[in-house]
Amino acid sequence: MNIDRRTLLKTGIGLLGGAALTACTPPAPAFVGPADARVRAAEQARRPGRIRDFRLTAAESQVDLGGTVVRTWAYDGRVPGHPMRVTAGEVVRARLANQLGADTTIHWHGLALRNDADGVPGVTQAPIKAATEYTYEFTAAHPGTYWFHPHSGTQLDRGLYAPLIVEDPNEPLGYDDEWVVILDDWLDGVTGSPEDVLAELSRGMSMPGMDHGDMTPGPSSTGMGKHMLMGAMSPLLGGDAGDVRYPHFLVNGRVPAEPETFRAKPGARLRIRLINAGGDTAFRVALTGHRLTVTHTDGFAVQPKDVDALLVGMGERYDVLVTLKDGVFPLVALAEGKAAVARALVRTSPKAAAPKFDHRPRELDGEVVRYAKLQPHEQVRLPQRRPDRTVRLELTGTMAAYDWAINGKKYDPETVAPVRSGERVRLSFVNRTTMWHPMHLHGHTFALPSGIRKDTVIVLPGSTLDVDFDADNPGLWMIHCHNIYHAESGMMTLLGYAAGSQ
Ligand SMILES: [Cu+2]
Repeated sequence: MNIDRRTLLKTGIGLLGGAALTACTPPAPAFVGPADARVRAAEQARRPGRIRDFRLTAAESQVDLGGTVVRTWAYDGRVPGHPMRVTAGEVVRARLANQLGADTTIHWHGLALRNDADGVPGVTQAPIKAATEYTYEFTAAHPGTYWFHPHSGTQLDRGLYAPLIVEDPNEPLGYDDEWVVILDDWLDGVTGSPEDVLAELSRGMSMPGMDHGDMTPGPSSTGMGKHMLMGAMSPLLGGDAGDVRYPHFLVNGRVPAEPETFRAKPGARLRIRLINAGGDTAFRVALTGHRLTVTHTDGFAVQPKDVDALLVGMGERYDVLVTLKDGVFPLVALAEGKAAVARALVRTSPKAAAPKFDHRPRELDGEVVRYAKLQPHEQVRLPQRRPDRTVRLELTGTMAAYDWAINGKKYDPETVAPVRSGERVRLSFVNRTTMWHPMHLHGHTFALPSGIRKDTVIVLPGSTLDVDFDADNPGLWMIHCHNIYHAESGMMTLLGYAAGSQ
């Protein structure tokens, strides 16, 4: 996720800023770049409404995770950052002051927004330099549960994340209250930094040919460092669950021993918006003593479906409804394959005693939501159409070499898969690795074979998954694994609207 001058030139973004770049005359761009008139036209078609102003400061901060005090990077000194809330159709105007001492950007995860606000340095904008400010402005066209985070290096695995909730002015669901639950895996300022982790993982494994998963967990005498996790196995994820050892797992920035408590009356109907902001951890989530009614996947409505638990990969979101019983109920997020939990509490009785912090609700071992078992709400179902084009994306690489890539090629901003405006495009994810990958497409919400709409999807090891979308948002868009260490080691590529489109 780093700047590349060639892409800046190729897409004409050099004209937006950067003195060294504006001196050059860019060649005729092959793709619709972020500064293209077609990007502005697509934004106008969203009929931008009222402007809502936000200010954020990204800075190194001291943050209390519930008795564990860490120095980390955060928005406005909080983890998570203040939730942003707007109504669909409104314009988000967010001014970011960068006091990090490093370049940064903000990516607005899941939104079909104007390409020049997508926050990918070197692709949709120049990086925001230290001690400067930058203003994002975009229409939030679709209601739903979204979030934002940097798209620079491994900054996502510090404390730089927050929810972005786009409310529906004609909300069809009935509920008494809502609760945003954001999950995270945490090591920054405790066992090291995300940069340390990436450096260690990038060295690969010291015993060539050793397969991930054959060893018992724990640092060993083979030269492995303290961050690499071996033997994290999950049947739900098809094997190897993750690469990184985290000392803490958080719900809303709190460790399980000092959880956030959500208070309500018995019988209250609660909407929970679940977001996984983790770097390398899928969470299996359940509310003790309750079944959950799934209503949305990645912000888009599904036909209501009751389940015991949800598996949430990095970058994924689910909305659920639940009618609360009388008592105190841990909401538990099991770090899948990692034998540790994050949690919060739902309390509808002031007196009831909370179960111990390592309590594991039996719902976790019940029916877990499956993509194939969900049906889209009719209003979000894509019309039947044969794809005009298939973009084949082989997911490649191994833990031993730590060479995660797409089509065998580490991220190269010169490699852009072309699409044309108006096409129905199929992305065919072919997972050639022995690990699962949560694959994320920027700027669009695709349809799975079951028809449900998502922007981030778990692709299990050894499997193929086809997802379809309509090419209706011109620009240059990333497709990448939302495991931040896989993405940074190279499992990212670009999709571009051909400049000859329309
Ligand atoms: Cu991955």
